[in-house]
Amino acid sequence: MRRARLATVLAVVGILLFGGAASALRDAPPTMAPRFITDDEGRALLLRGLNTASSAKSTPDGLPILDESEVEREYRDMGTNVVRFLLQWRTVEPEPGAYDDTYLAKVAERVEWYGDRGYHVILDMHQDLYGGAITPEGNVGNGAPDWATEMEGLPVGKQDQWEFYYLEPGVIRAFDNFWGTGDAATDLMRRYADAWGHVAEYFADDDTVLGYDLMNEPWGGSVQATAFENGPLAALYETCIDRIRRVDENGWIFLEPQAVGVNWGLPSSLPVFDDPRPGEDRIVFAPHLYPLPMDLGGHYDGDGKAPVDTTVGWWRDNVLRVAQRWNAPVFLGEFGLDATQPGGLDFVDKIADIADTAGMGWAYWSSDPGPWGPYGGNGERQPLVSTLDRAYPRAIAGTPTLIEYDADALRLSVAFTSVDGVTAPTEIYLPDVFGNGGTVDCGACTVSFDPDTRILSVTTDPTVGEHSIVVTTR
Ligand code: IDC
Repeated sequence: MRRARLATVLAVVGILLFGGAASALRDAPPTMAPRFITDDEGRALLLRGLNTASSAKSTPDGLPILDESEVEREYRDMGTNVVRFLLQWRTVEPEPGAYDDTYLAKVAERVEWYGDRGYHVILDMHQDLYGGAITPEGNVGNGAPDWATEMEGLPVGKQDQWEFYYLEPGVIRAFDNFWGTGDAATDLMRRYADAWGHVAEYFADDDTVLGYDLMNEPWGGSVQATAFENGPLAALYETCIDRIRRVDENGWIFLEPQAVGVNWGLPSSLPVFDDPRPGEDRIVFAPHLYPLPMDLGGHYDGDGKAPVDTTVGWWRDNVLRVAQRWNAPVFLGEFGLDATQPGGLDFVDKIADIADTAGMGWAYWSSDPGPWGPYGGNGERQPLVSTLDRAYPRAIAGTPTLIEYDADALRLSVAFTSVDGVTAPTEIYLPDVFGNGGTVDCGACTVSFDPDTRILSVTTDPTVGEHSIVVTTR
């Protein structure tokens, strides 16, 4: 009897302790980003665009191969509103402490091409495999200047797949010497932060520049995962944020987690960062997404779909958890694939759907011509163009509570709650199939459609709390 009671008590305590813990672990993750990037009117921005361009990694002047007509074509074909524009540290600071403003002026000229068409520009200090100096031919890595590359004579062996260079001793040592975790005393992190300070000062008054993506796909060298994210990476970010805020209080600062693992759906342990600007923080969590099954050669097709969906689900949940911990917006800085492979377009659709409902911005990798891009090597339009050409609310007059686009039914649903002082219209981009503005159901509202930009403007009453807008083709 006593034994039985003891067993019951233990069972109850067990359920409370462990069952409770287990259900806490299973707690539903957030379903939407807790905050949005906002524009000058206070509207929530939904950012949709491309990375431009991988070509910047290898051109001598560090500029992407791009002319203004291609920016025009991108808007006409896909109605995008953001570009993640690749910069190279090697061209920002070709010699220690000497910045190349001629290069930045050329970047500014390209920023203007985008600005003239209503785009926002995110400047991305790109690197893969540290820098060009990791191999004598210089055609493998990109980013850091040669003077900032200290491999101490360690080897970098030839690899078939570019990612494997990250494991070569010389590359690991170059990173360790950057992070200050190697033996050599360097002040490269400070140099890097100062270079950002210079770039931010240059663009501080340029309204088209939305913000700064501090480092593409950070790699810790010999220090990995939590130790890296909470150690040297957090230290770099703090220094850069401080340096940027001395010259630009308004730019949004995009922070990427360690790429390895997090790109596949594992959680990031980046800490919360202080933003010393007056007013609300402007820090954005900006991870990438490259599901492991696809990195290993799988396709988003047939039996290949389920494992990808599983890891994409983890990715979404883990990313939203960081966003909630930070109370920050989310920008998916890269996802992409050879879209001509089986299921390629379905994958793009899938990620775009997830980003819509989770209120995340994104930039597809990349605009470079070829099988991954919207246009082929001869500039020919590929089916990816139509997949990327989706209806979306690019600016929302309040706090979004629902964003859902059904690409088959051609139906866009948006709901939001009013925010004090936000009176500008909600702006919705509509692809050609919607004709002249589609059919709009938004209760007491006024609508107008600009056939040139294909923007539907919906003015709602800011004294009303909740709003719903549904646009269909019929
Ligand atoms: C790839 C380019 C490829 C280049 C390689 C190394 O498509 O031509 O050889 O970089 O520079 C990333 C990186 C991004 C990669 C992209 C696709 O941020 O620079 O571009 N990717 O591999 N992370 C995961 C995938």
